[in-house]
Amino acid sequence: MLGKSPNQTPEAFDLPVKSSSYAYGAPLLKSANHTQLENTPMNGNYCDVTSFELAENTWNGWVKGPNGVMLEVAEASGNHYARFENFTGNLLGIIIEKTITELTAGVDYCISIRLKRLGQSDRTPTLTWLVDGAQQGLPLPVECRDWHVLRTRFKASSSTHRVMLQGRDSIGQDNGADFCFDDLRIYPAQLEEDFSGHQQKIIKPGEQLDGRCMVISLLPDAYGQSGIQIHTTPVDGMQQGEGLVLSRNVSNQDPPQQVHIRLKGEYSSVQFSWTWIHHPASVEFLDHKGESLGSIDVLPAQGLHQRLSFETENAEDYVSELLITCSDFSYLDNFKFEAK
Ligand SMILES: [Ca+2]
Ligand SMILES: [Ca+2]
Repeated sequence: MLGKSPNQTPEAFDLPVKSSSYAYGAPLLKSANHTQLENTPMNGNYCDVTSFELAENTWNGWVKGPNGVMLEVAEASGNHYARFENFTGNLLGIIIEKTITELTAGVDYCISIRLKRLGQSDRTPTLTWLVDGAQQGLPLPVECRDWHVLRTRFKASSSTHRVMLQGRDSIGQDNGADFCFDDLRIYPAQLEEDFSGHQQKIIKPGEQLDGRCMVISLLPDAYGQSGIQIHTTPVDGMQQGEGLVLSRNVSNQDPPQQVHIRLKGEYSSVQFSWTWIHHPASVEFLDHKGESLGSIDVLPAQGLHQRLSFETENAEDYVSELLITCSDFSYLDNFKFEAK
């Protein structure tokens, strides 16, 4: 029934609030890579993310190769990452590898790694991704000494593939082409999430929800409740079944609620539906450094239910986080992501 506010639907599920199992570390914005993203369970939209934050599963199934035996986990400003201990010698082989078993044949997957160059060698660390021994894309030189992301992609031909990261030294005379890395991601290049059959869970400030392809968080100083629940009044083509609830059960929340959404993949195009909009709201799109790529103001005058679409202006920019600001009991649903 269009025009009916979720504020008027007390039959919306009232779920028990559970504490998150996550260690809640540094604030998410500007340090969004510091919290572990767990892996998506098998659902056809498998995302595999390794951020070295979970003490009990630091390597997330990645195995050190012959050229990675000196790898260790280091920490800086609350963030954990992988680096070579006392790096000497050269990069000449497999650094890390992992067998992925939950892929979907025919689906294009992105592989990305966040990294930075170290040391003073004039040799350039150059990385190549191998899938079942076959090189994927061009070799990737690690030129920049600031954290950045290098990407490639492959098409799965079965559910299981062996993924390997190979290192080489390029031109130069001396030893050592050192680098460190973090946030290994393998995720579908195109992904749709309507939360169908998704675990329902409500979160309070300081808690987060590990979704299939996103982690939804309320910072400790946020207001109200968010989470995933069913709204009993579907909006044709925009919202049905389980959805991401904002400012749960509160209309005109003051001050507004801020919901942080961290994507398990990184995308150049993001679309979603926002339903039951009665008060001005906004969404900001952020890159892996937590820096803004743009924002959309969402105004009630433009419709009670709206379909929002965002594309990065520059081909090298990818959205990895969304910051939602809203003051109304409303829903997000039918997300569509694409890495171009
Ligand atoms: Ca990390
Ligand atoms: Ca839904």
